[in-house]
Amino acid sequence: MGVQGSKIPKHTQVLMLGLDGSGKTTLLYKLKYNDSVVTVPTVGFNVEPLKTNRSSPGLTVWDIGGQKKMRPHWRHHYTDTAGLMFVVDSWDQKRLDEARKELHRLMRYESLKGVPLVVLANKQDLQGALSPEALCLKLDLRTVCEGRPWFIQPCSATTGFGLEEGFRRIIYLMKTPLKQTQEDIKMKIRSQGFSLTALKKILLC
Ligand SMILES: Nc1nc2c(ncn2[C@@H]2O[C@H](COP(=O)(O)OP(=O)(O)OP(=O)(O)O)[C@@H](O)[C@H]2O)c(=O)[nH]1
Ligand SMILES: [Mg+2]
Repeated sequence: MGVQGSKIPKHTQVLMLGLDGSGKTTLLYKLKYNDSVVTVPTVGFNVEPLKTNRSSPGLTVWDIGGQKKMRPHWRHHYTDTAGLMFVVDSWDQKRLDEARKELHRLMRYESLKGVPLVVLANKQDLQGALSPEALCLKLDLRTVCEGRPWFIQPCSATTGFGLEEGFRRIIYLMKTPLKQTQEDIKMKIRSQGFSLTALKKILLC
């Protein structure tokens, strides 16, 4: 399902998922209160309304616990989800394969077909964090996201870097039909000149 390309309701549900410890709860409260909270692993979920500007819908963000025992519950939240945020710990390379498997499983869900996705490449403040380009390859995003609007946003829930951009991006993707986002990419390619580096940059943003 999804609301892509159609009129979107006043309050739109965005689901934030990812492995335990990836930083979902830290990120949500940093964004909402500009505060660094001390978190405990989420058992169940946190839900927060987020204000956006007038021309955009308000968002209701659901942050669901990412521990293994919590993951079977994710699917109970898929209906009515208009946008997905998948949070990845860009520093913890040992768990990337686990993150990739969970993301791919999510992408196969019928009720999430076509729903826009923003991958938040979190913990960019840590030395050795993987770049969004490297994560894009490791998570095999281009293949698994075929037919859905998607974007990978570098961010840090600790410093706040990239958080607003990530949420602005999910709003943009929810409001804009897939065909239009592809047209935007073509426009960018034309305006930046057609070089391999430019193309790589554009396709990743
Ligand atoms: N350095 C750094 N640490 C972060 C960042 N985001 C979160 N953390 C830390 O990562 C740990 C886990 O963060 P949480 O927000 O609880 O992770 P979560 O994804 O909500 O985990 P679950 O609730 O178990 O699914 C905490 O110690 C946070 O302080 C970040 O951007 N940079
Ligand atoms: Mg949490």
